[in-house]
Amino acid sequence: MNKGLKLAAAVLCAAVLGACGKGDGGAAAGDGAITVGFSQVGAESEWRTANTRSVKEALAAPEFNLKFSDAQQKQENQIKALRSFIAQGVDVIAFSPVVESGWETVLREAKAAGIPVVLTDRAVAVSDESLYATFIGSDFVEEGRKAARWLIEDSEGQAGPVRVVELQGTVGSAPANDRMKGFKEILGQDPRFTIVRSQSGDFTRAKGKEVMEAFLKAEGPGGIDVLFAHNDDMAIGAIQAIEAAGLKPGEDIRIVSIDGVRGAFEAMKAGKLNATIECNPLLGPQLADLVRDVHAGRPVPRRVEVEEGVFTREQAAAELPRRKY
Ligand code: GZL
Repeated sequence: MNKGLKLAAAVLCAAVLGACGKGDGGAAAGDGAITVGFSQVGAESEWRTANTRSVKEALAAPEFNLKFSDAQQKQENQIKALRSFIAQGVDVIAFSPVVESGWETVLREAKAAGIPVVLTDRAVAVSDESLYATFIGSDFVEEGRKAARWLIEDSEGQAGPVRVVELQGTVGSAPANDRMKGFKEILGQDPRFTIVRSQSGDFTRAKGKEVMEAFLKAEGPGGIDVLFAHNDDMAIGAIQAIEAAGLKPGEDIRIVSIDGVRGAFEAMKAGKLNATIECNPLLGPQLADLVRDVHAGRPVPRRVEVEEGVFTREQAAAELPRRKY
């Protein structure tokens, strides 16, 4: 790349990322370190905060030079960041795609530039699987199945009908699509259950509260038996709405959600949340291993999944001190 292009790339980088050069706490660029461009979804939830902390801690090691970008949950910001990483000639790109579609073009640009891509947390829907080297994250469909299995088990002896409302994650995102798919696959096997309303709360507490208020208004008191929330943050927001409506969360309306963040364990300990399905955000160390292998040209698995459990309010008090996020 000639001097003029290098200068242009540096200016572009500064404009898009606001802080180039040394990156986020890693070693200085050009010292043999692996330069990694990481585009994060945003800072929308407790889960994301823990995930960002894990990635930054793992890639702060001297062997890495991390360039980190927060997309504020906007795909256009992620695409800009990926293009900036390509212009800077980073060694590896890693990112958590905010939604599943719309990545073919920029991933082809990365491939043309010879920059391998590691997907973390969320997946992309592309026709050409060679556009990324590997994926590390959770099985979101299984997380949805686990939530439904817990609900069926917790409803043993109940005749029904059991009216369920669903707070979905970000529209078009892999976790929202797959958690809904898994939940419906299992719940659909039991005729007692009906999902009476579904709407996106965008994985945030504020939107979760707002949508739950609308559900309560539409269904009226006693019209909702269960809330399934695609993440704990929306469930915590919904708990505020349920209490404001004079109802007891965890009792009048049972709640099952996903992530297993500290806030969920505190809500379960208070009896306001019934169960959370763990979705492990602490992917940093495994991501660092994959980046090393991909950079060195060593073979890597196409998909690396993390182990996750199911936690109920009966276990919350004992488990809370052990939680790492
Ligand atoms: C799941 C992750 C989701 C979490 C939400 O791996 O992508 O995004 O469930 C987060 O809390 O916002």
